[in-house]
Amino acid sequence: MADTQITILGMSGAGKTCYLLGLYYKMGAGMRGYTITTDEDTDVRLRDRYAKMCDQSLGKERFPAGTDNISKYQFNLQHGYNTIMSFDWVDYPGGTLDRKNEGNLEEYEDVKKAINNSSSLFICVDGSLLCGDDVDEKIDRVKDECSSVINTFFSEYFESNNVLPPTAIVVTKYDLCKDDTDEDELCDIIEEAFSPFFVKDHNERIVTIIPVSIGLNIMDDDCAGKLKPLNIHLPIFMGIWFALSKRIQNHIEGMDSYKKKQKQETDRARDKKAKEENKLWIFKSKDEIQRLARAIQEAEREGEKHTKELNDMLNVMTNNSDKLIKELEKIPYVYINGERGTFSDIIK
Ligand SMILES: Nc1nc2c(ncn2[C@@H]2O[C@H](COP(=O)(O)OP(=O)(O)OP(=O)(O)O)[C@@H](O)[C@H]2O)c(=O)[nH]1
Ligand SMILES: [Mg+2]
Repeated sequence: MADTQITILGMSGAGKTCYLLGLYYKMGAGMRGYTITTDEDTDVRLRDRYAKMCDQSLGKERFPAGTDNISKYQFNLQHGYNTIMSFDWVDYPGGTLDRKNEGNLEEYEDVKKAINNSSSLFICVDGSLLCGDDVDEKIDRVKDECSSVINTFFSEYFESNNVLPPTAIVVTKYDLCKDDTDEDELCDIIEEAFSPFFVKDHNERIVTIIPVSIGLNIMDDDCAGKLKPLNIHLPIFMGIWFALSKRIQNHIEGMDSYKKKQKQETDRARDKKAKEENKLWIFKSKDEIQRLARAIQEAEREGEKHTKELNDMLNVMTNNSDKLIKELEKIPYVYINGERGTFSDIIK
């Protein structure tokens, strides 16, 4: 099992598999020192699949067929070949989400489990729903085709975790609608279609809106455009950053309790030594005093060594987190408890 799980929720045809292949294509090659890696077999399979998507001569055939069963992947996000964090990802048929009774129940339960275990969730909104110029119609389409089904999963997540996960609303195929829906309108539509995410109350809600595309001109000339993913790494960086922050918090708590325990143990040994030293000379054992002195010294040395190791680990994690924040500052639409802000506001 990986360090964390990230799951994308999206209906059939919304672009989940293309997102995964685009992500691996872009991040497999590396970007500003970051790479995404996986095991050898998966690497070969994913490379074959994105090579087909790169083939500009295949027309519509270059795109993957609809997913017909669930596949699980484990990836590592690395910087300079050092792993920042590993994450599990599932790719599943979008139909699973709204066909729970007639479809494969086991598959549905598997996807639901992945969702409830995720540290961050992505909602995949098909950008083709945002084509045209009637805003109300676009809102209705997103509600009918996406929000209505996806809401159920968030309400179940909230029930089992008592918090809402950091959520990225990923607008796929943004190339198709960018001329009809500018960025302000995009935010208005998403805020209305996913209104529970933008409520201002005491529950923590962190939501971003990230338009992505696997290639701005990919559909031009009979789908002969170039595969050139746009923004595809940002949701993943966001998910990893939140999981890393949680890990840092747990690590600091672990360090505090280790220090406390360590102090208690050496205090106890010191008390024992003092007691031995205060005994009447006929009962006092020099050997025992020396043994206790050695034990105290050894415990202190061990404590310092382990504290240094823990500090080094903390520094590595904090460093990685600071680096990711620099990338995340590029996400323009961040909402903290319903208010527009930036990633730096989350840290505050
Ligand atoms: N123009 C454009 N089309 C895209 C983009 N991403 C995906 N598509 C198109 O959308 C189709 C469906 O994408 P998939 O990734 O297969 O959708 P899915 O969510 O995996 O669908 P299921 O497997 O059925 O759940 C693809 O065959 C492409 O034609 C994009 O960024 N831009
Ligand atoms: Mg698919």
